[in-house]
Amino acid sequence: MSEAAIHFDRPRGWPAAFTPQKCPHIRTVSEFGSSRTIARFCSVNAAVLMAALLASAVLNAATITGVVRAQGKPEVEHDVASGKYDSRRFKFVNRIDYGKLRDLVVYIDQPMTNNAPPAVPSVQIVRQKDAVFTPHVLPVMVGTTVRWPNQDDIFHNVFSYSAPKNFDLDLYKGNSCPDGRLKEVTFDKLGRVDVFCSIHSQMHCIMLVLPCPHFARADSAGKYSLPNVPPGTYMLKAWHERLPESAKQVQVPESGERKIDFTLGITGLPKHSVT
Ligand SMILES: [Cu+2]
Repeated sequence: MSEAAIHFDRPRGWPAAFTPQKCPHIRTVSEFGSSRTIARFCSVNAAVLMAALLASAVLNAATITGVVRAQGKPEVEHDVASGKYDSRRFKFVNRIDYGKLRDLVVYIDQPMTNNAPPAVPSVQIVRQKDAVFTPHVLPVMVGTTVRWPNQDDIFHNVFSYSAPKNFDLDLYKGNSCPDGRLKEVTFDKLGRVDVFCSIHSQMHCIMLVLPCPHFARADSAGKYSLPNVPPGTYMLKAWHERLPESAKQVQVPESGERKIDFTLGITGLPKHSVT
């Protein structure tokens, strides 16, 4: 039997010194008299290779970071400056403060198959307390199950008629049905799912069901960070529930940081004119 050559593809970023072909501890099939193609490593090399793999996993990833802001149309400020909002008629009209919008989300809009993804919980909680859903916006990876405990001593009814997931958990208090089944929903299709309570008009929350675990909520200053993104070219998107999404193609290097900022606003929509 001739010696079989064993071929390994060295992962990108894997130091050449750890390439198995160069390792003197590899044995080929003829040396072990086996009919199968095998490679054997001594325990030292196994440990070294494991360390190299771990190092490569860390090396072959970068962080996408930046700031995401929301911005209104500037013409409105003229109405404010001219005092129109001081009148009794408009005094109590709430205007959006774009600088204070919360629940801005940045995410990679494609499945990831080229590296170990960051761990994300497969079960998440949206609680109902004081007739409010918390959190108001929950980005989740597709396949995530969300539980909906009612922590009030009044009934709530969680339902959605959104296309990616329509459901009705019916009226309940506590966490589960009378037969013990948990009040939970698994989100198995991508997209935005608006969730309401059939009794209380202000109760509304949104599940943003995403294709991969690389997503982040911006902090109060608008900063976001997506760590451990493997190198590649991705479509990166910024999202807010009441603004058009913004998308940018981003090339992620093998290490370091890639800085991408977004400004969301009423832009990019088709102009509509009345004829
Ligand atoms: Cu309710």
